[in-house]
Amino acid sequence: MSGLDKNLPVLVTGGGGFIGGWLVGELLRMGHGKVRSVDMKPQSEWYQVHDRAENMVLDLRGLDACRQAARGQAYIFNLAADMGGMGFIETHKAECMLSVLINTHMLMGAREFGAKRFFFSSSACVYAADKQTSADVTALKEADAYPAMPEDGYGWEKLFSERMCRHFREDFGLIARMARYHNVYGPHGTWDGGREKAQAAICRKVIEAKQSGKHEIEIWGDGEQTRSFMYIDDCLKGTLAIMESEIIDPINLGSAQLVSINQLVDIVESIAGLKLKRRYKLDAPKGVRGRNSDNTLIKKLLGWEPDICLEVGLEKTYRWIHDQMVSARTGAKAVGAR
Ligand code: GKE
Repeated sequence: MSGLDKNLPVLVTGGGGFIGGWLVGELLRMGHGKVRSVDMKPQSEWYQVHDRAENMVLDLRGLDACRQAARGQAYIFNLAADMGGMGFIETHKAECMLSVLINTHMLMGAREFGAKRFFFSSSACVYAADKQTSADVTALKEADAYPAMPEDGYGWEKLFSERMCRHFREDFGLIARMARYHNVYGPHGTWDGGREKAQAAICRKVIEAKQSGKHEIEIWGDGEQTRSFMYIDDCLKGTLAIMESEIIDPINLGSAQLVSINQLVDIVESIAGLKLKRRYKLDAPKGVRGRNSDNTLIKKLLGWEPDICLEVGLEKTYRWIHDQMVSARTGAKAVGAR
């Protein structure tokens, strides 16, 4: 595993977002001296702004913007995407697919400017739906993406872009690395506004119930659907390890701790110190019935797997969201994502 040369420039697209904002900070903390962070959002809406980075606002759906972002960069972490939780990707399929413009143009820019390595953040949403029909799901192995039947819209774009990375490697020699992220969460993640994922949504709803005194919570689906959720620190560690590795095919990057949404709510209620009446919204966006990460390959190739348990990660996430909600309510500047 060759470490990245800290003297060479590194680009993070989506640097104004959740994972990208953390990755820029981590690269700076590791001693990378030339970190470029690019996002299409105005900097005032960035989840984290790192003054030691070169921060740029560019709409990376355009080729010229991607060329400008990629110019002179040795390493490119391409995390930029129009995405969110099930409440967003189920109702914005065309917009999610337009991320293919970002991925296509970023690959073209990486090739044109001779990037040494390129990382693409793929997703567990590439996995075939017919392997995710049971809450008692068999953990998904990398081969389970084929025969292809990914999540409509968002999943198809991620799978297509994986294959583009592969062909830019085969045809043009670009060293591309791909991780399939399994539902990443943590402080500075989106927690309100419609793009939030389940963990942040449940934290927000529990806090709202506690603050309002109305001790009930709305849960999408019947609560028996299952997922695994990966804490941001594991995501960063795995992303950097995969970028530095010689792993040429897409690889799972996710927790193997399977929980039902009802169990997720149990954990958050325990953190908050209360029990709520549960109302189930059966017509809400539900996604697949069950999904978990099979970590056989990452353990074999990297000798590691994500291991921060949900109870630990949720405690930190809950506290952070609580602080954001208090700040928002008292009018103090809420730092971080909405
Ligand atoms: N977002 C949300 N909000 N989900 C809820 C809620 C709620 O208030 N209550 C229950 N759920 C349920 C959803 O119905 C779904 O069954 C499960 O939690 C997980 O929803 P999610 O976190 O929004 O998204 P998914 O895991 O289904 O899909 C996500 O997977 C990621 C990769 O693992 C995608 O939306 C992408 O964020 C990403 O590809």
